[in-house]
Amino acid sequence: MKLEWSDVTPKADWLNRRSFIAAAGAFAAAPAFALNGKPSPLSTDEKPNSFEEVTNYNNFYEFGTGKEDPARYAGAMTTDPWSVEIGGLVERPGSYGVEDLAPDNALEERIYRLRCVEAWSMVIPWIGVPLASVLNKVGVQPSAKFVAFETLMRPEEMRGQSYPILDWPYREGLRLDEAMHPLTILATGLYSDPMPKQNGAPIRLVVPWKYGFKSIKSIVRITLTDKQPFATWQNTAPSEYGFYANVNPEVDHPRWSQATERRIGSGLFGGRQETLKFNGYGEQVASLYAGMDLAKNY
Ligand SMILES: Nc1nc2c(c(=O)[nH]1)N[C@H]1C(S)=C(S)[C@@H](COP(=O)(O)O)O[C@H]1N2
Ligand SMILES: [Mo]
Repeated sequence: MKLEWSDVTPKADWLNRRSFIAAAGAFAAAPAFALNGKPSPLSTDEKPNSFEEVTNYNNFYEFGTGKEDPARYAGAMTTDPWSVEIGGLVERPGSYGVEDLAPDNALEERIYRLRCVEAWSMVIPWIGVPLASVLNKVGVQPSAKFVAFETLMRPEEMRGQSYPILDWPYREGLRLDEAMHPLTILATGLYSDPMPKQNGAPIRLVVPWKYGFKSIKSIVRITLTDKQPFATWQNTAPSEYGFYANVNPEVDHPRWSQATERRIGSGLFGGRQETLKFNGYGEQVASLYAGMDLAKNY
């Protein structure tokens, strides 16, 4: 019998996935250790996409623009050793290890919807820590208003970076209150695995009420600033992608509707589902944008 990831997840309790794998004895590529994230009331009870879907249908342009390119090519990226430079308007700037930022005993499971700006979506069981816990660790200076993030730049290992598809390195930013919001996490794993490389190993941002492109992968630098930071997609096509990029079915992309989305795995005849404002997290985050014109600040 040939086992597929989709046979064992998410139907199987993934906390038991490791022992299942051990019993099956067939997974040479199984990671050396499992991560356990404490369940969170912020998780959705929607059915997560399978591990196979989450790790084989990706956007990670550093490895190519095809959905299957990251799974094929991200293995070339060295993720150990890894450090994150945290600087700018912080009390304790420096070079931090992933374990310093997201220690095992602080890990939480966050099952979130992910809505790509291309109008497809998934449900992903991330493991990580609130970004706020990291920012509090380094100490945010009172003058800070934004947080800037940067992905690894290493064209020898990231084949897409040899092409001027984007202005590398990939960069993103959040307003400080968005960064401190309890839904915003730095993720270091998914299901019970350390973060797969195609999903942004070893540490990536997840902001579930914004289009997926805000959730920057493989972060090497975090900078607190008093000015709105450079953001890669906003810079690439400012009339199509804004700094805020909040999921909004009422504001269409100039080239396609954002009213509905295709849930990956729903099958050819699964149809489309309605896109929810703030990706369904409005109750928690709408107040961050009180008084703002969301059609202008898209
Ligand atoms: N560095 C980097 N981060 C990135 C991207 C990218 O191309 N490079 N793609 C973004 C987009 S468009 C989406 S939809 C999500 C996809 O995350 P996933 O592949 O883990 O589902 O990652 C985001 N983070
Ligand atoms: Mo995306």
